[in-house]
Amino acid sequence: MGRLLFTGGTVVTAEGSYQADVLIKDEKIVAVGKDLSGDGAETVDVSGKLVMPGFIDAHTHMDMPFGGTVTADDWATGTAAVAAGGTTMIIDFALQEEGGTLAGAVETWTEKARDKALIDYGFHVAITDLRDDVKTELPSLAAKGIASVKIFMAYKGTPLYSEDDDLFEVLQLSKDAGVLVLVHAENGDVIAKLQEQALARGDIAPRFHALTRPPQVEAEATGRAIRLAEVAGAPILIVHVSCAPALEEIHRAHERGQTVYAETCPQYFAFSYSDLAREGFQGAKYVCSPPLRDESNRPALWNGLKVGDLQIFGSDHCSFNYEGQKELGKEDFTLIPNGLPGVEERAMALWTLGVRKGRLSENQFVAALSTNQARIYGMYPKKGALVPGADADIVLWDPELSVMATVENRHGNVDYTPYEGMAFDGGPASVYVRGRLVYRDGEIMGEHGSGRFVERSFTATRGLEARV
Ligand code: DUC
Ligand code: ZN
Ligand code: ZN
Repeated sequence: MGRLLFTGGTVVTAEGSYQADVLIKDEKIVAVGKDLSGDGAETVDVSGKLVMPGFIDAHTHMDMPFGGTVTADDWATGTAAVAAGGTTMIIDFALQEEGGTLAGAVETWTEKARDKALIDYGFHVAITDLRDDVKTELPSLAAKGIASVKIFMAYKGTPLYSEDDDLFEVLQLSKDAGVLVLVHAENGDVIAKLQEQALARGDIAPRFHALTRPPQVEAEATGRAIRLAEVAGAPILIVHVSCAPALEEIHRAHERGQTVYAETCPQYFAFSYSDLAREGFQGAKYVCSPPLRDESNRPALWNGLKVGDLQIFGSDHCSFNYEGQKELGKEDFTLIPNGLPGVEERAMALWTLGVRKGRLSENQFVAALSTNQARIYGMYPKKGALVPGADADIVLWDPELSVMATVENRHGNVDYTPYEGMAFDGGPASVYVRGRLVYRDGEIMGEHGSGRFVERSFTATRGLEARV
């Protein structure tokens, strides 16, 4: 692959921004500094660009069966959208099948990714069937480089749903095994009851998706999961925090000194309940869980990102076509498959709505999209850092780029984009994975199948988990 020297750019890391050249040899960064001599390296003039560590999205659902159908993006189209968004590594959810093992989930997902992934990847295993043999198996995940599992407190009546005793035992087992537990925190029992009552009243439209999953239902489950982790003495990560009351639970845990990591997602900043209430059945395009909230939640979420109660920003990319998939719920909102595409828009949305509006610094942007993800999920500094020895995963970010999102210029395989007509100011110009160009100026350059599995190992990183 040889040597590449990026000159004239501004290096932007989680710690700070400075003028420096970056030298790559084969797959690694070998030097970062002023006036580097490339020794015959190919020179790339990146004046005017911000040189950032490749973004990491630890929350994607590619080729996943869910809600009676399968997500629209597989690992080929999904990772094309990933690369076009400036992201060089994802961690996807491998679902344990009913009656299946955790190793089986990993094997199935390894096959899905093989020959298709354009970027590097890891897996979390979503535990859906905690039998005794699965309890015995759980600790073996760490040795496979799978340092995280997920439990769903929502989706009662489906195989995903877990009761508290299973969540608690997974926390205990994972703590001893060096595995981090991720939780989808919404009270599944209360949602099921509210849904049943709504349907009995004839309330079938998409907006009832949100009205049957109010913020308190998320806050209650968030607080409960955090307290169970406290009893187990285990760290925990709350995914897709959508509202102020749930964030308050996290904040309180941090004030107690508990190790609680937390993620939020672009859809909670770009959209709101009013999108779910769009005319006709259009609101189905905005059905995800937790649901879109009232805009009054946003100042708290921005503050959470700023002060570190929320450390990471993931997409929860879970794409379904409007035609034939979202339409499954035309007569009953509970049958609309839950999820939005967003892996391509994640960084541009955070830049446009956060950095350009003065709510976050460019360094906080890199922390939430890359460095904190690598630290928390156990692949730092191989990933998430621009330092000698790190993988040469690099985004050349153009702060002046203007992009208008429309379904025609998206790189995934979905028949709509919730971001239709939205203008982004700033975006990725070029994206490199281990020194290979995978995306440039709107075009995918990489090779499907060139992405590699990344082994991770988890150790709770004190100081990152909480605002101090
Ligand atoms: N929420 C979604 O919107 N989709 C996939 C799973 C989830 O928890
Ligand atoms: Zn979830
Ligand atoms: Zn998800």
